[in-house]
Amino acid sequence: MTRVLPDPSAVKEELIKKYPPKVAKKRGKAIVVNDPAEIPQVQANIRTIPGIITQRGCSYAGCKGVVLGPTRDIVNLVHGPIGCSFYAWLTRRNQTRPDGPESENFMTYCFSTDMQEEHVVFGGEKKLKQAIQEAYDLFHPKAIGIFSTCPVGLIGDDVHAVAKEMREKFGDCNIFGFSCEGYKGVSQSAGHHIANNQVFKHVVGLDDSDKGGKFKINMLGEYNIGGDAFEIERLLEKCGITMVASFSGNSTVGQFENSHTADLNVVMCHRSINYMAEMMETRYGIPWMKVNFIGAESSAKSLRRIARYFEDDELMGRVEEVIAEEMPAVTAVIEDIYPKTKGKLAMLFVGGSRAHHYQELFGELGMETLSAGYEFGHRDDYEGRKVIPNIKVDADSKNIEELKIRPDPEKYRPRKSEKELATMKAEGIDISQYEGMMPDMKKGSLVIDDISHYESEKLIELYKPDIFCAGIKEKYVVQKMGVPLKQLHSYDYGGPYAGFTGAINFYRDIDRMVNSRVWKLIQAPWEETATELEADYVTQ
Ligand code: CFM
Repeated sequence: MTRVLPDPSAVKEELIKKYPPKVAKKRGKAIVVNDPAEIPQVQANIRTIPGIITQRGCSYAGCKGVVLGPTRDIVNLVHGPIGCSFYAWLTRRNQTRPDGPESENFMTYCFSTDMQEEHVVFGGEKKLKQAIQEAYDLFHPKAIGIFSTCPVGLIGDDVHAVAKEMREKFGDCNIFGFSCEGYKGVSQSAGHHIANNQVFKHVVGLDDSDKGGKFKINMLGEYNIGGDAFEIERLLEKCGITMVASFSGNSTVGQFENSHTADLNVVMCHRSINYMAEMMETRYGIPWMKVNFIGAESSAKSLRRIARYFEDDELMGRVEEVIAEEMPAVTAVIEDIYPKTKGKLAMLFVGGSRAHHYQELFGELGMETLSAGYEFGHRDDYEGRKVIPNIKVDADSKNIEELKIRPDPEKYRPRKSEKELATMKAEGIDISQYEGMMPDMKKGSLVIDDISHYESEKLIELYKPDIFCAGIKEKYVVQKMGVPLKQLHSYDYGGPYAGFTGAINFYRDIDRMVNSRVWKLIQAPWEETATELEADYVTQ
């Protein structure tokens, strides 16, 4: 039986109807009815309207937590009050696998300057230097990253000068700072860009040694949540593809230093790392291509695309063998689960790439994505990179440094000729391209950027989806409404979900969630009381 779904345009009106006119107008531009044949423009990467409960995080989160967090041998020192560190301590479930018991792994530590009122008033640089000294004396790390929290920018501590001074003092420890104060930009997206810039400036290209391998790639924008990177590494190894560096799941600083020796950059999460891909292409001549290891079919497709890039018959053959070995287990589970999940409805509101990637996995289960959106994606993540020249650069984006990169006089080496790249493009192997989420979504699906708490509640009321995907802040409110919520940031307690083994894990977890009858028995506390809770505007 197919459910009759409400008209998406009417749903859109319903979502914004309660807002004051100016707010409704603004939110209206971020909520669009999709048409894959004629992609509509969506408003994205602009400030959240004050008073609206957003899902977004801050710039510091995007820089320290997201991009640099998964690198195990950099001491990540947070310059700021202790809370900024404590609440960023291992909550992302990014895993790592040190080479042995003696190998450095600082990820389990929480490093902070523990800024107090005294430092806010009189300056915190002295305290920062002491903390760097202490970390150096205790651990002798290869690198220390300093992350600025909001007060650092407000009082004007110069973390970059301190980094330079201490780097020169020690001589054997790479120290660099990040001006990733929480208020920079409009979301964690700004922090990604800041992280990319500084890693590129201070780390990439320092080690020219050839570590061997015939087909050398870097994996960009994969962060090893719930062990995803382990599964991808297993597949690449099985195919005979060498991963020089990962940015940054299960990575080391040594990998970053050597990453310019790879011959291809593959990009998983376009939003968080496309800057690195572009800068490496300009300086070193390494092309990049978008891949997706979420979903069995996409994983197979991604492996084939990598093999095609290297134009090697043996590699292409090996990739086909690996796919043929991995697929039967996947198909068996799909056959078992599909009849139970087919036709169920999903909604995904996550970050800047997963709301797109995970639609693949739901598709493999015969489930439809009714509505999806990013917290902090840009228009190119929705509509494709072709819109980049038309994106209006506002004051918030202007605050984030855009590095001017030129080809390296010695190390620039184009891996493919213009002609070779053009041939690949003609074959559908898009180089330097990302088509975005909207072309993959059905006509009439609702695309919503930076969805508010109120809008998600309304959406659930109107569509009654079988599963809602978001994060911990949304989880329990949604579940109290009788709809299971799958956390697509931390994977709840599960994972890996990448690659073939990951797909199987995902199918099973989703089957358990959408087919459990417990959700129908739930009555939210606010439904038990007769009086409806209504918030109102405070007017004086
Ligand atoms: Fe990229 Fe990410 Fe994501 Fe992201 Fe994130 Fe994350 Fe995410 Mo949470 S880098 S944009 S800033 S895929 S932490 S691993 S799950 S919001 S969709």
